[in-house]
Amino acid sequence: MSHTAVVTPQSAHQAPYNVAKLREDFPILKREVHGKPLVYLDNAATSQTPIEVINVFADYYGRYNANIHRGLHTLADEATEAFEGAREKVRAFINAPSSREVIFTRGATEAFNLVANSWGRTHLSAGDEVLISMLEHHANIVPWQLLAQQLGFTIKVIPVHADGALDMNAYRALLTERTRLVCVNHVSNAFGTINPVKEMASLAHQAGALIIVDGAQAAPHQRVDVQDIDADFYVFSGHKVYGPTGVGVLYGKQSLLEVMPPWQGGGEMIDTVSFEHGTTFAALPHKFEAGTPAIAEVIALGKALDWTENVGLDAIGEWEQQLLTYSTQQLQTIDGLRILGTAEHKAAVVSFVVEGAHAQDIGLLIDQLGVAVRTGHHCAQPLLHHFGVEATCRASFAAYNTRDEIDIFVTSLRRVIDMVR
Ligand code: C6P
Repeated sequence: MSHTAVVTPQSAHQAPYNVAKLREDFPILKREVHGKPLVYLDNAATSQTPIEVINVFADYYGRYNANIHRGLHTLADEATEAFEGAREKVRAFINAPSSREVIFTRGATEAFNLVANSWGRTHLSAGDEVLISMLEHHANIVPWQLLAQQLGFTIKVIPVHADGALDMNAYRALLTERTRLVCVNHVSNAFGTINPVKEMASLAHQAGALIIVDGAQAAPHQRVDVQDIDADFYVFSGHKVYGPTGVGVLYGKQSLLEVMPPWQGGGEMIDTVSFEHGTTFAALPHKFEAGTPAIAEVIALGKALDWTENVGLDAIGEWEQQLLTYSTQQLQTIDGLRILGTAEHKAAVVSFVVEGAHAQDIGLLIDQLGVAVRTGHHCAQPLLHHFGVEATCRASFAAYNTRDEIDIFVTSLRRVIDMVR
């Protein structure tokens, strides 16, 4: 087989954690921005992509581009095999019992919309309650609000403590026989709080409710076991876990998915279609995958999960915790800087505001020094409003970040603050 235009990956990762070696997998990390070496600290928005994942696209389109599940020819077979192989990799990555429970979507956002429009529309009505944590990303708020407007159920908010940890006593008190669903992220994108989702799932189930866990910020940083958590639904995006944009995952328990109606109709998701007798639907997971999916993206996501497993999620998690501790210590030395989100259990996200310096200005100026951080509300406006701010600066770390980069970031931040104050 020919691998034209495919660059050989440098992917030997051995213990101890070899961050210099690992960085070689990411061509983008070699680039400069405004004449300065790129320091990429916006990983919660999207992580960078290893060369072996980038190569999937050249390989797929150069060698076996074909529509899946429908053709009998060799290319269609190869594409189908690679696509379904990626599904199996996702299954293993989150320890789902069956690959039938792994639905490919366009991203985390689409996965929430799928559950809201399929499960939500058929299981929620006036008098019911849906609990949504204050830490949620808009993607796990707005689909439920849209549905509540139509169906008349009530949304209640699980509050947070001052450190950004969820108030578990309040959560227990909010759970009643009216609660049908709990919406919570595994890790908060805005503050980095790691939520006790296993305990929350158990409490939800005791109350007779389901739980949907937003794993968009957890899947890249820690081992996820949907069976251990006992999540009813678990969601994540490919582009935050070293994969491409345009693909995400919905895991759902088979017993739930089986009885949920399709939410989009079209090819791929049917068994038979007739004007006289109507339509019958395909078995899981295809019932929820109408139309031609993002085939190359799904295969590339499988490769990204290979890369992540090869480095090791435990090793990545430990490394990122070191970066979190170091960056927190360094940032705390800056006058007038306040970190939002200081919960005991945190992933490698540091959100902060600086007295006398607007977050937006910091973001723009620090970019001139080659440092990419995110500024704004991080699609978590209710959380930021609760803490009395409209915007923060957020540095978020990935497997390839280094202490040297944190030094550059903190030095650059000091310069920028001096400029704007
Ligand atoms: N957060 C961030 O900078 P999509 O856009 O569908 O891939 O992911 C949405 C999403 C859902 N949940 C959480 C916890 C998220 O962090 C995100 C995306 C990005 O924080 C973009 S706002």
